[in-house]
Amino acid sequence: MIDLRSDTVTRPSERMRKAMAEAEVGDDVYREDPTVNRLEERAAEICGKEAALFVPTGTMGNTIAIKLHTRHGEEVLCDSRSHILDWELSMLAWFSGCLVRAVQTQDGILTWSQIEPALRRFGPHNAPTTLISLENTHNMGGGTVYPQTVIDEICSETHARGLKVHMDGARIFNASIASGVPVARIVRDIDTVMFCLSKALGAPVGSMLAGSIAAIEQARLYRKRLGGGMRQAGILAAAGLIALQESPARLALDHENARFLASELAGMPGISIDPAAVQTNIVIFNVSETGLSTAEFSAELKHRGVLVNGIDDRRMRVVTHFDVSREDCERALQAIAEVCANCTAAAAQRA
Ligand code: TLP
Repeated sequence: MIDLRSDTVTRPSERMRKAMAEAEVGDDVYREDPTVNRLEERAAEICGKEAALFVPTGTMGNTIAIKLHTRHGEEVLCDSRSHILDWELSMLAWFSGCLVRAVQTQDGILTWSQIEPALRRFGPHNAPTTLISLENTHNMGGGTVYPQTVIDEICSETHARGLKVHMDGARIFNASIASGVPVARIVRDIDTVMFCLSKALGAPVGSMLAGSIAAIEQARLYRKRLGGGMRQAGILAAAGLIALQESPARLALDHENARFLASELAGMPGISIDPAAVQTNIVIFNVSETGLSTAEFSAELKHRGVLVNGIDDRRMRVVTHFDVSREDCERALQAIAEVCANCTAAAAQRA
């Protein structure tokens, strides 16, 4: 099976497995796990922040960050297709008691001129906006990258109003490799950033939340409340350290493979895609003109050994990652071409 459903599906490398087996561990709730401590120090350093916290998932990292920056009954502003809004089971409402103020964008990238008119100020009828959340890269926007000038403007305007900015940087290393901007510079003015070890970086489990010492001390308590005090988590952190050391340099390959897939898909009957829109490891394309629903398209591909998910009833998402080679991409394209050709033949027969 060639699994293009997500970069969450990667399996740990031999080096990761070895490091996990040999990891020095202790009880992390007592902060006595040396491997977790090293990972947290390294993540803080990479992000240029005072401190970082190892959390089991990206969802938990985002949940804690939103809780840190808000109080019940406030609003969090984000793009209308954000992961925190669409894919985290309304955790933001459940745990933090907030509403989302969703702003529609072309490709997931918010600008200050879109944010400013949507901000709500406290008043007799309005709950205030207290947090802006930026997703970088933007998953459902197609792996799009925030331009640095846009982030900088959002941060300075937001902070001037006493509000906070969180970055859901699940794939921030993809953003960094694509833009050539170091992670620490991307998040220089961001209050908290979450990034995932378990996505494009290829570790089996874990995400990091980075920010000020005060924020991360508080975050540690929320993590415990959420059941995320993981004890001898050095076993997992060991793989995370390898991921931070080795994986960023490999991401350019995933981006090349994604561009290759997009340019080949663009020539297939029934598929619509703008290959120029592909910036990182995510490719979104529309299959509605094949006459198949995305569920049917997925099923046809599965028969042919390729796993791809739909993100709605018209569009599919392909994600490249460590466990997908150029040959795998070629085989996946063959399978997609076959499905498209069958649809064209069936349509010709009907006509
Ligand atoms: N994304 C997953 C699915 O949940 C959609 C995927 O396959 O892409 N932020 C962003 C931008 C994400 O893409 C994800 C996971 C998360 C947060 C949550 O991370 P986890 O799955 O570790 O909770």
